[in-house]
Amino acid sequence: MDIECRQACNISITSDVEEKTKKHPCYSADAHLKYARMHLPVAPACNIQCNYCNRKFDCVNESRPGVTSEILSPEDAQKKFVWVKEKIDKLTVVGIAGPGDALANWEATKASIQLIKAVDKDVIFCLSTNGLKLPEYADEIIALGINHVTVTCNAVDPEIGAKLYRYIKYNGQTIMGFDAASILMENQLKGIAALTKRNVMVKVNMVMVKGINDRHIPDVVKTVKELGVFITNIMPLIPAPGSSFEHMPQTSMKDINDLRNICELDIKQMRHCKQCRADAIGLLGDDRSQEFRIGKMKHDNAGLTQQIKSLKIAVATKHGMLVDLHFGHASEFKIYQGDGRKFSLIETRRVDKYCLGMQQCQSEEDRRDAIIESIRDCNAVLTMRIGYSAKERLRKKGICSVESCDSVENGLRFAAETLKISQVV
Ligand code: CLF
Ligand code: SF4
Repeated sequence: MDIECRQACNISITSDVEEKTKKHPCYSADAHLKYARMHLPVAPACNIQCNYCNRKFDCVNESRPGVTSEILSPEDAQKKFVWVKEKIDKLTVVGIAGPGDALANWEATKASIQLIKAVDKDVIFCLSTNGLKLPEYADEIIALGINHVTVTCNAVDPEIGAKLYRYIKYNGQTIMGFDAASILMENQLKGIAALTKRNVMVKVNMVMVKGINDRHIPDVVKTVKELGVFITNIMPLIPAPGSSFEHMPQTSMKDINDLRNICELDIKQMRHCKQCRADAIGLLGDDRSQEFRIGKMKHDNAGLTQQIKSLKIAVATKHGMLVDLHFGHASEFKIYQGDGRKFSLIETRRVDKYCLGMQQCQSEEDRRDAIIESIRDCNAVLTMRIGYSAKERLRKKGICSVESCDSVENGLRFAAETLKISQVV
């Protein structure tokens, strides 16, 4: 948003905050290849239920559905910050993005920020929230010196919102349907206005759900533009297993980009979002969170990665981008080899080669055995889901099974980490 527009909207952003924004990897496309951010997973609870969210996963308003991040106390968050800051150059931003809602866990969020401010006065703080509690905490957010806040607003029409949210928990009550959506939206818009008027750069995230809010998103964009929002980030629905929308199709990036092109006529669009984990660390495109698990902090085992000479991991993936197949549905596996941090694709293995002919390989059990046979030289198999019995059979063959709904790259690191923790390698 340019200066004239800001004046018209009564927006007040100081040059100091504009300078900080240039070093914020999410708010500035130019910054994302250069500056790193670190998320502190100090906020496990949530006060609403989005229909696309399963609370076993990180908050989907900010993240791709993936295994829930480990939770830190504010004290551990401070220690982890100091540890990571020593190892990562150009760490400019500390964000709180779940795994639940930053404001539904306000005491832990606030304490973590205060503790980090005590050891680093220059770091930029960033919050992500569903906005239900924004009017209540806007003053405290501003008093803490937080200049970057993301609010997820999927709708501004409660009829549409009621299709996206199952309930909200508000003032000790559980409220459902239209009433819930009305309160949530009113608070989101009120909260955004309170922030943009007082030196906070607000980004609005939207999850595009085809058939529900896709045609409505341009109205959301126009509404938040009027409130002085800096940038909007339209994200695809990636259905989380176990959520109400688990069977809805994933929104394609073509649909997302078409909508971004329309909305760009109104407001700047974020196009480099990685829908990162609630404990993501590093450059947006190079998540290093697995290197910095809290359990490893005391004895910083950087050398451990080097001890792992070679891991072979079989991945159930449709196109090599996401871990998006159930173990039993995979007709082939991509086999990756690497040292725990960097992996290369070495081959694609078809499962049917391991069936003992159509006659003998027809039952579910035969097929499962064929799959296991096809990956018996691997240390681990990485799938979106796997049944108990297949897991057990793999375990008996010394193959670790790891579930993830993340990118292949992040999933491989997570699998390597799981292998280390299980002392398999
Ligand atoms: Fe984190 Fe979010 Fe702050 Fe960035 S992430 S709290 S604004 S520091 Fe960035 Fe990650 Fe996309 Fe979020 S790439 S998911 S937009
Ligand atoms: Fe899940 Fe985030 Fe929605 Fe809460 S706000 S229900 S954590 S997606």
